[in-house]
Amino acid sequence: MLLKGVQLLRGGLVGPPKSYNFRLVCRSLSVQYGDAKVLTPAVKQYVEKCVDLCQPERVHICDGSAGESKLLQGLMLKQGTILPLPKYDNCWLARTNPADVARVESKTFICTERREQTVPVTPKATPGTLGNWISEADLQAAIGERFPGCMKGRTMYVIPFSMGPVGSPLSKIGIEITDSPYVVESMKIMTRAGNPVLDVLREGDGQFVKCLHSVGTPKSGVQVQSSWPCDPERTIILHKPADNEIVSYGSGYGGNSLLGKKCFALRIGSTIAKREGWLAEHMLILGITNPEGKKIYVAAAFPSACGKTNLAMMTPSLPGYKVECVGDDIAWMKFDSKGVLRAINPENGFFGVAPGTSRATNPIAMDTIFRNTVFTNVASTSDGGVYWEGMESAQLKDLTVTDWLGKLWSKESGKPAAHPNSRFCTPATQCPIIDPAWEDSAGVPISAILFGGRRPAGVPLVYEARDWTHGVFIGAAMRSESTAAAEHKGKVIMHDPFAMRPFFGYNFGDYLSHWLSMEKRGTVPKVFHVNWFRKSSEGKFLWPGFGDNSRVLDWIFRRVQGEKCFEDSPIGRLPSKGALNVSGIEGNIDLSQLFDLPKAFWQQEALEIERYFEEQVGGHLPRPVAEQLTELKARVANM
Ligand code: SAT
Ligand code: MN
Repeated sequence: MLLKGVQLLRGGLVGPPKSYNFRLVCRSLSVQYGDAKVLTPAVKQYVEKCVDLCQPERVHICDGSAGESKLLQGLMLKQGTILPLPKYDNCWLARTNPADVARVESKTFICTERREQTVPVTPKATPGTLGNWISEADLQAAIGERFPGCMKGRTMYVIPFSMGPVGSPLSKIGIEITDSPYVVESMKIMTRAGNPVLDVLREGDGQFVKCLHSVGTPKSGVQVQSSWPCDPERTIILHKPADNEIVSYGSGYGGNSLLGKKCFALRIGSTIAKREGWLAEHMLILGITNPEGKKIYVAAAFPSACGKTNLAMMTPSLPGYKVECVGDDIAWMKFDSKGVLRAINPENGFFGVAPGTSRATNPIAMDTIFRNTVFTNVASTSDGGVYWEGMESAQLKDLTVTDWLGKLWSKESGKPAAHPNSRFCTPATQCPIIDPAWEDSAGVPISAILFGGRRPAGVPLVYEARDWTHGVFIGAAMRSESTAAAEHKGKVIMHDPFAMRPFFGYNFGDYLSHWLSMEKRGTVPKVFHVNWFRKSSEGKFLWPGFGDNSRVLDWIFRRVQGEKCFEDSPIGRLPSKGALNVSGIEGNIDLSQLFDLPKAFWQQEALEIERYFEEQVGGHLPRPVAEQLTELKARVANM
């Protein structure tokens, strides 16, 4: 019986040490909070294995209760990890170690038997930019160098969580093990966490994704900043899709440590989705109701920090329109038995970029985030509030501001008060325009998919794909200016196919084939490309964005309804003359610049896409996508 348990675990990342003895571990496991009896045998085995490896002082099994949150907040206050924000109700500020402020894409790996199961293998892609592969042996070595004893003296928290509504057939369960109370509190906001998840696990098939996280201890054993323990030099984020397993070490920040988000819902999620015939995507989901009362749902993929949260919570400037929010970051989409593509938001909260969020840009977010919220790396004000770049500064009068590093701040310093990747972590239920169907276990029907990014030049405000295959090509060819969400420096235009470049769980070529195959599974939505960020020759934004993006959604809505309000162009369908409703818009909109298609730009763009496909995807590029590129090149040549 015991031996069988050991063998079952052998395939996993955290292999049992040779002298492993379940009974001994079971008895010595000192559960400080919660009841080990609520764990299923498989969860218990996983916990015991992690205890054996990480050697924590004690174990806390999270129940998800408010009382537990109070306890952890008290602990974090004592440790100096969070500060209270008395201006608001149950809000907290965390300041991280300045070396731990964003996702670290270069230290994120997927482990498969063969390299080409993870990344396209091409003669020219060294190194490739579509993810990092690690062998089983290197992964075991990486774990062996970091994890043994890494939780000594710390508490190990066990977080049962559901991605998606608890019990929905579209949802999946995870168990995150972490030594960070900040991660526990954030996971309790971002996912459905606690006892009800274990009930589902007990009654269902018992499957869960294993997520092990430690903030780590530097080799020297000395923490630079004990309020934010981390080990930036040895940070590593590992995924093993074959075992539905994630291991993350050294960082407490966002996607590196809240393992339900990018690691599970996207990287592992995309591999599960491939196996099961659905899509796990880096997309917001919104519902839009037109003045006639008709409603559609739209999913949109933009890279991190390109305005997904703002679009998902938009206040339309077009009269009679209403936008409601289902999710701001991740969509799981699956065809139902009638062939309708249905989406759920697997998350339970918003981990949104703070800078730039204001009453002018996103009043709905401002009405969401000042209760029950954990802010990270924003600035604080002497009246117990928060501040960041872009927030209305009138309220700063007579106040002093402390920057994200904890230093007194003034505008004159020329330095940002909040870190550019500072975030709010807030419950989705608090959003005043949360969609009534956002927790519908059947998901919401998706009528359109939008791709987009920050493109200062050449790319029009909106265009539509001719068909599904063309839409897949547009997703594959996406590029965007880099942002502060990851470690990239400077504003370079990067390829970011499907806004998934940092989040693919398997070979991008196979991902494209999977997308192409969706057409055979049901009624595929229309596909569009949008760009709110085009600039004039003087460097000014040509489009006001935010609420005025409802004008673009209006055109998309009408296209979904079959209105013939388009004209063909070499790159796709553009709104026909007068079809984009700009009536009542503030200021002069230069539509001819907004929709201009400079021949030289598009020739260069097509060459750039060709070079990218050749170097990065090589022989893994599905033929229909290659043909789309050939057609684009031919059309652009005749522009
Ligand atoms: O840090 S996160 O990965 O959660 C944010 C993002 O990049 O979208
Ligand atoms: Mn994101």
